[in-house]
Amino acid sequence: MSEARTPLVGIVMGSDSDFKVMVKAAEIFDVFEVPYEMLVASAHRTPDLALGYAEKAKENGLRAIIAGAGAAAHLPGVLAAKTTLPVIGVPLNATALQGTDALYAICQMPSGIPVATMAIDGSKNAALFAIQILATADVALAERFAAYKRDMAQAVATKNKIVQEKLKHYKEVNHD
Ligand code: RP5
Repeated sequence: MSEARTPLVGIVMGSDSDFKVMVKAAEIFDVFEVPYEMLVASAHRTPDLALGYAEKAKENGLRAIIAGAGAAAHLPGVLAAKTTLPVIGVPLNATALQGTDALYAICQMPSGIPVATMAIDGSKNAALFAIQILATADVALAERFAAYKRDMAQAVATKNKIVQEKLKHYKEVNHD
């Protein structure tokens, strides 16, 4: 369904090995019925493709870009350098440094070129953050996001009930 409408968000990743994490962003967009596109473009291996994509992103109808990369993760910053759209960076756990290399590379952007940096492998939050950006100009999407948060709160209430039951049982077994 998402592919049928003009994509509003681009999900870019440095390699096909990033797909298993970045697809979690796509899953969120499917739930919220936000059209997206996905592609591999490497800041190092295909710099012209990455720069060209960022340069055309706005006129192609995108409102935000999510960029996931591991290792010396320059992709989100390189995209941000070439577009005025908000760029959301996802540091990926792809090397012996377990994503801390990518985290530092993505969050330490020079003044003037911000990248909103998510947690290591935080592609789900990247999608939710993009939805929050889109929702500032889309009342129906804002309501879907509010409902999502209400559902989460309900799930926490259920977890609390379970913990209270477990505590009761623990006290009965251990102290009575
Ligand atoms: C980064 O290097 C990619 O984003 C990926 O996380 C990592 C490893 O890439 P491959 O060697 O698996 O292609 O540029």
